[in-house]
Amino acid sequence: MFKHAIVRKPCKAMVKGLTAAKLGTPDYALALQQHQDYIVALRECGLQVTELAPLEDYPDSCFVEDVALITPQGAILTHPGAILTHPGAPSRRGEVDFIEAAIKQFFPYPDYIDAPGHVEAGDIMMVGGHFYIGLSARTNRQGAEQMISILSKHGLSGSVVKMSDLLHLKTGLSYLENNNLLTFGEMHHHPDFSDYHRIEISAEESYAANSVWINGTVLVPKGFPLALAAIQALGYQTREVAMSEFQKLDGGLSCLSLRF
Ligand code: CIR
Repeated sequence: MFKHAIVRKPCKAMVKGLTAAKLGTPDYALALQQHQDYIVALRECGLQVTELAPLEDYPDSCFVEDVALITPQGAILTHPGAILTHPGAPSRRGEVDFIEAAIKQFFPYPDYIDAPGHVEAGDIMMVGGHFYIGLSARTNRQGAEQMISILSKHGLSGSVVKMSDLLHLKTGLSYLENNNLLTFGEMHHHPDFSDYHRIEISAEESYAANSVWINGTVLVPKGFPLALAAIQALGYQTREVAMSEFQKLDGGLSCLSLRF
């Protein structure tokens, strides 16, 4: 069960965020509205939400998932732990300093990823006590190895996933618990995930491959009816969240929060 979420309000400069999407410039007012509804959805799933102030110097800072990884109670842990990352995108590295205090309120002694290691936690998918770490343009092998050694120290485990096309691992994968895995593109037949029940999300609805399981409910981006029906057919309660303005920045549902 997740109890808390940390989010960061989008800043006005978000309209200049990193993107390869070619869907146009985000509408800031609509983004704020969508962000507020996202928070409502998290609360509906039973989470207590900590909302951090916008950071104008960091256009992508609302995508808090990338700058920290929060682990569950592990085999030898008495509390969940946190690892502050070192993003591969140079414009995002400074975001870490600004989330550190919020993380330390919950986890006073976080671990850190250091250069030359790079990690953005959008590349990390948690399945119980195991963490799959995608090697992307944002997460390199040194970063992944540092992460695996930190996880091992806490009685958890990690493995490296080779990938070629996706921005982040979770752009193309979402674990919905109960062995169910949403997949897109190169992840449909990726050998590392052959033991899972894979639900293939089509190219037309690829954005919905980033959906989020929270305490039995799956948050699904609004406007992807086939993906929604496929998730509902698995027996999950679902909650749609309009995400158009974040999609323009390549940001998915999972990226907008840290959940623990
Ligand atoms: C970026 O390119 O870094 C942001 N515009 C989007 C980050 C999305 N985060 C994620 O997939 N975890």
